[in-house]
Amino acid sequence: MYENAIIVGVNLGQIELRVLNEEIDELILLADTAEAKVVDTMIQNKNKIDPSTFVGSGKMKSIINNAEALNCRIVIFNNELTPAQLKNIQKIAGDKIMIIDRTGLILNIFEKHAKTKEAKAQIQLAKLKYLLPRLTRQWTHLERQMGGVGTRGGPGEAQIEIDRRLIRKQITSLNKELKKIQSQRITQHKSRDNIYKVSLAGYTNAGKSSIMKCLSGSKAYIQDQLFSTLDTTTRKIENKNQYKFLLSDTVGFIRKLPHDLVASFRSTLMEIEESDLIIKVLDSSSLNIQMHLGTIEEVFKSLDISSKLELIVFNKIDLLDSHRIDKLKKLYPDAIFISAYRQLKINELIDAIQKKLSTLNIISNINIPYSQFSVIDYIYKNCKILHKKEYDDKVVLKIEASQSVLDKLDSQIK
Ligand SMILES: Nc1nc2c(ncn2[C@@H]2O[C@H](COP(=O)(O)OP(=O)(O)OP(=O)(O)O)[C@@H](O)[C@H]2O)c(=O)[nH]1
Ligand SMILES: [Mg+2]
Repeated sequence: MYENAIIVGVNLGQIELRVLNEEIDELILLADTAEAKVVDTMIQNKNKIDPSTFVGSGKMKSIINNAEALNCRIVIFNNELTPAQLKNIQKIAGDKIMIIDRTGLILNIFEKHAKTKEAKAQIQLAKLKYLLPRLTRQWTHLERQMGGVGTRGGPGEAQIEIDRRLIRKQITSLNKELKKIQSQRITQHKSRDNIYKVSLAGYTNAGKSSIMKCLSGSKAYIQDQLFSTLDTTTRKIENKNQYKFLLSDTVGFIRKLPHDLVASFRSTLMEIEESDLIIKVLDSSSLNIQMHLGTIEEVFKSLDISSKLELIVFNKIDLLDSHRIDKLKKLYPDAIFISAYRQLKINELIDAIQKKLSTLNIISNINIPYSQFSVIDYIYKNCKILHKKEYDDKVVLKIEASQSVLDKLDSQIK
C-alpha cells in the first residue's frame, strides 16, 4: 500500500539548482520504489544548516503542518540528517509522521529487495549501524510500525539502552555470519580460477540485468525500479570459437550511496574486484551520464578497484535519435552502443568483450607426450589452438590461453 510523502530539499546555494532538481527527481523515484507517493516537494533556500533541526524549528513546524494537511505519514529529507537532527525533527513531527532521510530510504529499499541470506545479512548490518546512534523513543516505535529491526521499544532511556545493547550484539553476530558466508565464497572462487571473469557494473536501472539476460539467455530480474538486483548472479557464457567467461550482474550504484552500505556489500562486490574485465553500463538516454560515470568511479575508489581492463557500454540506444548517438560516439570513441531491451548491436558487444579478453591472453608453445591424455583434453577445452604438429610420441601445440590456464598446465605436465 502506498503512503503519501513530502520531500524536503535544501538549497544552500553551493550546488547548481539543476543538480538539486536531479537529486529530487531521483529521490521521487526512490520513494516510488519504497512505495511512497510524493505529493509535495518543499525546497528551502538557506544560507546555513540549523545544527539542531536542519531547516530551523519554525520552518520545520510549517513542513509538518503541510504534511498533516496533505495526509502524509512520511517526510523525506534529501540530505543526510545527523542522529541529533533526526531526533529533534522527529520530536516536532510527533508519532504520526515518520521522518526519514535519503540514506534511510535507500536502506529501506535494500531491505525490501534482499533475497539471499547474504544480502539479507548485509543489509541488516548496514541498517543496524545506521540505527544505533539514531535510536530514540520515536524511532524505536516507528521502526516497529514499519516492520523494522525488531527492537523492543518502550518508554524511557533505560529501555533504549537495552535496545542499544541488543543491536550491538546483533551486529557482532551478523559480522560473524557474513565472515562465514564470505569464506564459502572464496572457496567457490578458487574452483573457478581458470576462466575469465567479466562483471557488469553501473548506476541503478542502467540495464545491467537486461544485458545479462541478453548474453546468457537466462532469466534475470528486470524491473523499472531502483535496486532490483541486490545479489550478484553469475552465469557462464560460452559460444563456439569464442572465449568462454563468467559474467556477473551486480548491485547498482547511486550517488550519495550510504557508506555503510558499500562496506556491507563489499563481499558481494568482490565479483567486481576479482574480475578480469569490468563492463561499465550506462543509460545513454539519461541526462546525467557524467554523474553516473563519476559515481561508478567513486564506488570503485572506495573498494580500491583500480587499473582494470574495462569496456564502456551505452545501453538503451533505442531511446535516442541518431544525432545524439553520434554525439556520444564522438565523446566516447571506444564505447559500445547497444539496446539490451530491443536486442540491438548485441553482436558488437560480444565482439568487443572477446577482443578485450584476447588482450589478456598469452601465446605459447608446448610439448605434450601422448601418454598425457588428460592434459591434451584440458587444453582443447580451455585454450585456443593456433597450430598443431604431431610426432611419434608427442604433440607440439601453439596455444593461446590465459595466465591462470598456463599455470595450471605447467603444474600438470610432467
Ligand atoms: N528502452 C529500453 N529500456 C531498457 C533497455 N534495457 C533495459 N531497459 C529497461 O530499463 C529498466 C531497468 O533494467 P534492468 O535490467 O533491471 O536494470 P539494472 O541495471 O539491472 O537495474 P538494478 O538492478 O535496479 O540496478 C527496465 O525497465 C528495462 O526493461 C533498453 O535497451 N532500452
Ligand atoms: Mg538489475
